[in-house]
Amino acid sequence: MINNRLNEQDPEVFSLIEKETDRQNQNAEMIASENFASKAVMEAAGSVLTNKYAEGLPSKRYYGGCKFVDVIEDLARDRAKSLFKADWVNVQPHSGAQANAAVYLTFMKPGDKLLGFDLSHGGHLTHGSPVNFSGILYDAHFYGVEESTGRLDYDKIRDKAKKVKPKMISIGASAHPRDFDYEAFRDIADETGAFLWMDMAHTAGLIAAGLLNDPLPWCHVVTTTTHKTLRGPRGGMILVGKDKENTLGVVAPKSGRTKNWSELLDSAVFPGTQGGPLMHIIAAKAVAFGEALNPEFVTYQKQVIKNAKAMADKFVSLGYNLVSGGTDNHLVLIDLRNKGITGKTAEAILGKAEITVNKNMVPFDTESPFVTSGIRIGAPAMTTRGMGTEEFEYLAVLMDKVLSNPENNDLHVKTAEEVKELCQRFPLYNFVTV
Ligand code: DSN
Repeated sequence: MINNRLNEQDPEVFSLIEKETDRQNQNAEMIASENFASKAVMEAAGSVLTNKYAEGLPSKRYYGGCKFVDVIEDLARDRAKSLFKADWVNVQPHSGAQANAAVYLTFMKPGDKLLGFDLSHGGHLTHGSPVNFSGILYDAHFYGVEESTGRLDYDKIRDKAKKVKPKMISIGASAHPRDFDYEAFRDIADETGAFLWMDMAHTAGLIAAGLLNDPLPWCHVVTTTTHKTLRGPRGGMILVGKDKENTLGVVAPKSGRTKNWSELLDSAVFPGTQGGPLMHIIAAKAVAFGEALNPEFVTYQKQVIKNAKAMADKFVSLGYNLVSGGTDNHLVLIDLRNKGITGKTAEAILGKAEITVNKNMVPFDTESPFVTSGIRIGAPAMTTRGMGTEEFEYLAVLMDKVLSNPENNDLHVKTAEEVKELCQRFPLYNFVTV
């Protein structure tokens, strides 16, 4: 549709998009943070809404002409609130990192202490990494998993929190295959007087479907991206479970009323950390949240977990070491050290076989972040294409063949053909009604 015009005007960009479409269609996309948004989501994201400035919030804008985008943003907010049973949401963050920046601006002053999940144990860059604003502006301390189990020890986290006395504790991960005990974290936060923040970017879809523990009742604030398991457009969002109880004691100058967190978080998004919201993306978020409210979304998320577990079991039976021994969610993290291959090499040779994964640090890694000892493999994208446990087991077998023969280029090429054949049976974008 739009592509025809693009082809006439800019064949160079058009042809690169065509090539990327073919790449996505022909390879097994197993990066745990990726998914395939529906055509309806992409249509909204590619709409005329990209033309509109709407700084502010619905009915409180700094620009005229917002009568339709106001309704769209309200729809997105209402659908998100209903999906996550939240009292308040802000759907404007351009990304997960932007949502997190607004959380820091609300709850922390530069120099305040954060206790976050160590990036090298599965955490996230924006949870205090020294190369990120969160580690540059704030005094970051970390908790991590146990070497023997790959799991969190909540007593040890409590001890660490008592020692550090953080202003805020963050939960959430980009490479942790297990669920979190939010009640235990809230106990620790209450005992040490810290705010509790969950970044559910990876698992939001599974949480929305009720398949993992729900952070909303326990955490003071929750952030997410909208494009991973949630399967929406690329973007971010902030949620508060119980708005009314939450005040930071900040008094509004004119009314003398104590402001609650949601108001402060709104201001931290705009004007605090962003300018104009991306109304086309907010519309696409509304569409994605509408899809996620359908019962089929729960069926999909159940299949994501089944597929991840089937793949995990197959890898274990083939002699692979999985961090924590398996998975509760959408991903597996393989420690390749017993296979004599690095994450970097694994990513490269699997790529030759048309299987896309990313190299990933494993807890207590002995390699650098550019090399790593592990790979992270996720189920959301290929589950969206309709694959089930049989196909995920088959993909694990294909991956094993490649990883067991790192020098055998002929085998990599042959495997690529097998992957393409598999992908042809599950064509991309046959999966949703448009
Ligand atoms: N880059 C994302 C991921 O791959 O998990 C996290 O932001």
